[in-house]
Amino acid sequence: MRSMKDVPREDILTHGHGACPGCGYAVTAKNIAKMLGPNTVVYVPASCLVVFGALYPYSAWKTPYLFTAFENTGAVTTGIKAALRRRHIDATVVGMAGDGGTFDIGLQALSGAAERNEDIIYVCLDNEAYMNTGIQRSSATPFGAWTTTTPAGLEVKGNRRFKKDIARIVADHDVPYVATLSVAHFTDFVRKVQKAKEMRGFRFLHCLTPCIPGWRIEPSKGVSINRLAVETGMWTLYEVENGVPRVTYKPKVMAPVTEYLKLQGRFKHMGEADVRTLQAWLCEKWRANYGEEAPSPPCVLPPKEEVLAHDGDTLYGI
Ligand SMILES: Cc1ncc(C[n+]2csc(CCOP(=O)(O)OP(=O)(O)O)c2C)c(N)n1
Ligand SMILES: [Mg+2]
Repeated sequence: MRSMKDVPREDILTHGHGACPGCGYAVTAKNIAKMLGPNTVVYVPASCLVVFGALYPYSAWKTPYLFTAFENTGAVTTGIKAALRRRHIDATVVGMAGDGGTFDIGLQALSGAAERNEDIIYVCLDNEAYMNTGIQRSSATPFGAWTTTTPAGLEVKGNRRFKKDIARIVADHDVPYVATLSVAHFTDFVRKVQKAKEMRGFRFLHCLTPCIPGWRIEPSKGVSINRLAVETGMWTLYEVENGVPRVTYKPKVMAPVTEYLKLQGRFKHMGEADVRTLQAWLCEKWRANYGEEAPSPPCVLPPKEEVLAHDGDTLYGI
C-alpha cells in the first residue's frame, strides 16, 4: 500500500457507529483498521471510541473486539497477544487508546509493554483532552487551550502547561517503530500504517485527531486543522525506526500559529502575550525538529521559572 487508492475498500469499523459528524477519531481509526485488515484483534479502553464504536449489545467492529478498563491498554494487548501465541494464531493485535488513556492514566502499562517489546501496535488517538467525560485537560492539551478544568477566567486563561512529548518518551524505550500521523497527509499516513503492520515488536502510532465539540470547531474543518497543525509546527510528522529518527514531511515555510488558533473556539480567549509564548515554544520545537532556526517571528520563550511557576494550584485558576 502506497497511497489512498491502495487502501482496501472493506470497512472494519463500519457505519452505524455513533461518532460526532466530522470526528477526527472516527476517520483515523477507520482508516487504520482498514489497512490492518480483518485478521486483527482490537482493544479499546474507556474513551470516545469505546462509546461510539461499541455500546453493548451493538458493535460497529467486524473484528474481535475487547474492552476492559481505562488504564491498561499496554497490559491487555500484551495478554491478548500471549493468548493467541499459545494457540498458534498469527493475528495483528492493536490497542487504540485516547490521549488520557496513553499520556496519563495508561502510561505505566504502555511503558511496560514498550520496554518488554511486546508484539503489538499501540495507536494513540490524541484529541488533546478527556473528551467523552466532558472536555477535561490532559497532559496532551496544548498551551492556552480552554478545557472545563482549565477555564478561561480573569486571572488564568486556559491551560498553562505545554504538551507532553509522548512519542519521544515511547521512542526512548528503544522500540522498533514510533511514528506521528495526520489524516490530512494521507500518503504519509498510509506508508506509516503499512510499515507498522509489516514490522514485529512494539509499534506506536501517535495520531492527531481533532474533536468537534472539544476544540469548538466546525465539523467540516477537522482535516484543514490537521494540515495547519503541521504547517505551524504544532504537530510534526516523523518516525523513529530502530532508533533512527527521520522527519517525513517538512513544511516549506512556518505558518504563524494564529492561523491554527483562529479556527478553534478553544483558543479564542488567548491574549497577545500567550500567543507570543506559544509561538516562541513552537520556534524552539521547529529548531529541534528541523535542525534550523524558525524563519520568523521573534522567538523568545519566557524564563523557565515563569512557566514552572504555574503549579497545580495556578494551573486550574483556583
Ligand atoms: C480508572 C478510571 N478513571 C476514570 C474513568 C472515567 N473515564 C472514562 S473515559 C475518560 C476520559 C478518556 O479520555 P481520553 O483517553 O483522552 O479519551 P477521549 O474521551 O478523549 O476519547 C474518563 C476520565 C474510568 N473509566 N476509569
Ligand atoms: Mg482524549
